[in-house]
Amino acid sequence: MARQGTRVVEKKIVCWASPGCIHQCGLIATVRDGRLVGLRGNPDYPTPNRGCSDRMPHHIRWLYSPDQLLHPLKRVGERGEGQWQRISWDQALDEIAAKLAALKQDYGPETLALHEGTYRSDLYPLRTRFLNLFGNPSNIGCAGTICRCNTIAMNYALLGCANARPKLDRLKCVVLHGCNLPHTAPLDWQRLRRRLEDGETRLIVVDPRKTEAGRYADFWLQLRPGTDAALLMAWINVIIEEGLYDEEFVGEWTFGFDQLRGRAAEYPPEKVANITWVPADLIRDSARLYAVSKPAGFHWGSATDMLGRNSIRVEQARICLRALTGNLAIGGGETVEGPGPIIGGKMGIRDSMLVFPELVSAEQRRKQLGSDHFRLMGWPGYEVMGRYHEETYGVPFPTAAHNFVAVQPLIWKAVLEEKPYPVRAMVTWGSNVLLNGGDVKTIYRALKSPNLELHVVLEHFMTPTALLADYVLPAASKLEKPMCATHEDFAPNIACGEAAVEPLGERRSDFYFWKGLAERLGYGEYFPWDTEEDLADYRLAPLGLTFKEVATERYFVRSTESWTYASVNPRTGRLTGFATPSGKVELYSQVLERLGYDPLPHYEEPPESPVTAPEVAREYPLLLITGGNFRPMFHSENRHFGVGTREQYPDPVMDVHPETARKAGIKETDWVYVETRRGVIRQRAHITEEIDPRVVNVQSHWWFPERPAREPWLHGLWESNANVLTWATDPTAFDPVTGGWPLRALLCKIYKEKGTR
Ligand SMILES: Nc1nc2c(c(=O)[nH]1)N[C@H]1C(S)=C(S)[C@@H](COP(=O)(O)OP(=O)(O)OC[C@H]3O[C@@H](n4cnc5c(=O)[nH]c(N)nc54)[C@H](O)[C@@H]3O)O[C@H]1N2
Ligand SMILES: Nc1nc2c(c(=O)[nH]1)N[C@H]1C(S)=C(S)[C@@H](COP(=O)(O)OP(=O)(O)OC[C@H]3O[C@@H](n4cnc5c(=O)[nH]c(N)nc54)[C@H](O)[C@@H]3O)O[C@H]1N2
Ligand SMILES: [Mo]
Repeated sequence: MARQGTRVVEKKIVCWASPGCIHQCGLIATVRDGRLVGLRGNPDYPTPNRGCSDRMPHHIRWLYSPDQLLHPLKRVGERGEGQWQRISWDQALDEIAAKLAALKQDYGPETLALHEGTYRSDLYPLRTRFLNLFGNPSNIGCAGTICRCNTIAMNYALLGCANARPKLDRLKCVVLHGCNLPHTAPLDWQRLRRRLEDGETRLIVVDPRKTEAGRYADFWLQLRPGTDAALLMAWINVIIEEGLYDEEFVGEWTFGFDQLRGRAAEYPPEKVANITWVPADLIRDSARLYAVSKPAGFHWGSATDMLGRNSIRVEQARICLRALTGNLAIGGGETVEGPGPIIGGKMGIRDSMLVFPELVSAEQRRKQLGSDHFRLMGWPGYEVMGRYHEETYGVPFPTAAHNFVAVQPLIWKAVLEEKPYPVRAMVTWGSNVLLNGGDVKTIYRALKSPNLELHVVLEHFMTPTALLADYVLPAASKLEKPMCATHEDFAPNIACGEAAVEPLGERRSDFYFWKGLAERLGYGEYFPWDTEEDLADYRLAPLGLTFKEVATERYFVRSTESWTYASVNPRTGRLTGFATPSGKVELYSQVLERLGYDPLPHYEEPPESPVTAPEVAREYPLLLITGGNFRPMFHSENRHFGVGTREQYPDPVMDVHPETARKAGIKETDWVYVETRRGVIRQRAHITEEIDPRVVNVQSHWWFPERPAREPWLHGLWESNANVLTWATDPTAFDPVTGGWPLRALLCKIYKEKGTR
């Protein structure tokens, strides 16, 4: 029974990332006297969060961690000295706006760059609205270039939409391609495992490590890291040569089949076996299983997005496979949807309808860092693709999302070398970039450089990145703010959730940062919403709905009218088709051709491999893969003791095969040094047969909040951070289409720490 005077309320929230998971499930938060005391799955929500109740207590401990930032801080000592002065929000915003105005005056609006993490906010349209008004060419650096959004950009090019979605509940064959589903998308894994146990679906796993899913696989293709495009080209070869493709869909709805057939002929399985380490008969048999299982589909994984040079061709080959096998056809394994939500012929306000790309002049557009060489994910791509999107769907092409960004490592270069022009101001929000960005030493130099005159970090915790800021502003978390999103415009629906509690201390939603800056710089009239709920009401008004209604009763607004390539487009009266130059799925991509790239998928050797860099391989003979996200950690979050996650997993862990470990004198749990040409870190050994003897895997995103909050420790930035090892300084190693830098398939060596045990 409630104590006298106690007030208990329940809020309907969306569980979002902090701590520990990519799914966005519906939860009910119990709040007593303003304090979050309980969380449980919301049974009425489309994904009601079944089966991860183990994580709920972490959320509450995370929120009330004594390490949460509560007040705006201004640096008083040198960057990295850890000396701060508490200031008010007004003072912070006034000073930041004044400095930005002065830097814009001296160096032009392009002198500002942003850093953002993987989908960490529903407010990206507001920041792009701000950047458009400021005249900035969208100099946004983010993980999307090496995670998902590069594949999405390729889908816009070939399919004219964000992506095809696998129908896990119907598939007869699932391909987990560079994807560790049990850890990274556990709800999908629960559904898939049930179907595997019931014999309802077959499974192909393409991964240098076996992983838990690998144990259920009909085929585990243990390939050489970074050779995925070659493997898939051989699948295309087999499927075409053996006539296993869907003639009807290919004939009616694809463009460039003959050219693709010609290209695939260059990839017979025997040749590809030499490249990939996967035997030719396994390549053939797995290709057949994928092609004859109706329907079949891939589950997206991040591994092949972060291979550098040859990365995006993997997704191009996957899209070709989906189309060849008719899995994109209606009733196929992966569905293609146009934008939404549409109800009664009216559409909700998508992110792309909240921004003003037309305000950015042709001259400014050319300044977006990297878009001269890496053309798909910036203005050149927009200028080629945007028109098909608008003609087909009547909606602006997404320019507020992470499919539309600068090339992050070129931002560091612009700070350090002032080339092609100086970047003097930076806002980092939702990103601990010293942990997630490639090649930390370069990032560190840029963040310490006097060339960088202003660095603002919006954060929940004092991270290593925040330690190098001039202003650290305390951001309200997903538990302290409402949400309303079309998920970067990648989904055809709008999702809403309430805030569980009022922001702690002086924390504010990032909404008030962008609005506050806009007001101070003279764009206040374009930010007329007083609160995020007001903005959400505005987005839902065309559908006759309000935020309150959607957040507490409907959760998710879906289209009532379905929209596929084969339906009549209400705007034109013709078949909708695909939003591409030919109106079909482009096996031969005219978008890539117009951007100056090879229109067909192909394989290139990774930039640092035994083949491309044999002299490096002599000293660094092992192949390094990094990543290994695992529950309940989420990227660099949850590393603080007290949340309960670190207690479970106190140390970083690397995987090594018994044979390789024996040669190096390494035993289970030993601290092991892992070294590349760029640096050295240490993690504890896990010895396992489930990794190839020629490959080692290290976990990414490790830092140690318990280490001192100043130089030289910077909260343990250098000890075990995988990105000390990765390579992001040389644009020739990047993917030429997207600018993605290599975080996997690099060369390394390992040795045992001296003097331990
Ligand atoms: N070597 C290597 N590097 C990798 C990877 C790899 O596999 N190997 N993986 C890459 C991938 S796939 C990704 S997606 C990235 C992940 O990169 P990110 O998603 O950027 O992850 P974090 O480094 O944890 O940084 C996110 C920060 O945002 C803060 N935050 C969370 N929500 C909010 C919010 O609403 N507002 C504000 N202001 N702050 C917020 C958190 O406290 C945290 O410090 O890392 C990439 N880096
Ligand atoms: N708990 C938890 N869940 C998460 C996240 C998290 O941090 N924590 N992060 C979210 C985000 S942003 C992302 S991007 C996803 C990542 O989700 P996943 O893509 O599933 O994650 P990873 O574990 O980084 O990589 C998947 C697999 O790729 C394999 N691999 C490495 N190199 C190669 C290669 O060259 N080719 C192939 N075919 N496989 C290779 C690895 O062995 C690994 O098993 O997870 C999301 N979900
Ligand atoms: Mo990611």
